Amino acid sequence: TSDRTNWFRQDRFGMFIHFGSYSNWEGEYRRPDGSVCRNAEWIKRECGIPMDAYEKQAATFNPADFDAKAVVKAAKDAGMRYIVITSKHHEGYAMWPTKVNSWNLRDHSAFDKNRDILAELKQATTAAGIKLGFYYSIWDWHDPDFASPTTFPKYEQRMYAQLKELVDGYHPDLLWFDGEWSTENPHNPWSERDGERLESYLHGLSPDLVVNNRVGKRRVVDGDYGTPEQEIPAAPVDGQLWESCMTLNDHWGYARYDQNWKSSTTLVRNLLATTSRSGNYLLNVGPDARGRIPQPSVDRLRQMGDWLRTSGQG
Ligand code: JFZ
Repeated sequence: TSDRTNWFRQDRFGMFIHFGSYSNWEGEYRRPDGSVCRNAEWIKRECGIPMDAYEKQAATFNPADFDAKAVVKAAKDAGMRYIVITSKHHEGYAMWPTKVNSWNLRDHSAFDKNRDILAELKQATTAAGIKLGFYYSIWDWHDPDFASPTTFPKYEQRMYAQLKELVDGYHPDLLWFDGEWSTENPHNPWSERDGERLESYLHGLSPDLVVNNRVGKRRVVDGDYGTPEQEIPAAPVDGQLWESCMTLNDHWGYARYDQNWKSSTTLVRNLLATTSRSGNYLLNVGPDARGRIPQPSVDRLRQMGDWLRTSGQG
């Protein structure tokens, strides 16, 4: 319904957060032969890290400096009104204490077992009066049942169970799907019916959930809004809500060597170009291994907010 998307239509500007066990690599993998391979949230695949080495690294992940209040403050300072964080990226690692498996931030990390960063973010966003959404990858590199047609239904059941945990446990305002385009998916391509079924399941759990179109085949009828990536479409589909996501530098996840920050002038220009065409702008930050948003990101978000406030649009 259009009621469901009222806040989304009005809020316009959000923070994307790419944060996972990949963040613990900080963008670099040193191979056994000494050569270095660079990537961010795709580091496992792109650098060919064996699963045992990847799991070993995740076991040392300790984002003790993650500070939900500071994250929300950085978002609010920028003029952002919602946050979308990766609850599970393609690596399959859950950033909440899921009961579905032990590949998660509580059971497979060096992080405080009493903390739950999604719960902390929920509390901080609610207190600040802004919305919270979760990115969830349909594609899963860790679950052995994902890539085989005979076992895929078992994976799908676990995916449904995890999504129920997220919706019932954290009451997100939005779900941001991705990975439906995986060429490894035995439902290749992820079918229109797979998407419809998932979408109606979610709305059965919570009718107010806003869902992006990557839940299905990115048709206009899939989900509540379209998701062009790193671009501002010249001619968006008439009447369809859309949201353009972009990075502050050249990576989604943290990469310590990437200092190619966009200027706040460019960022404000992108925000205005998007919102003037009735789109939403979802601007990404990648916290480091300790869970801190890089200072150059915080600075730019602050400058955007300063511009918005001084020009009376804040
Ligand atoms: C996906 C992820 O693979 C990536 O790591 C990041 O999370 C990004 C926001 O989403 O990347 C995509 C998704 C869709 C397209 C390209 C990259 N696409 O439609 O061309």
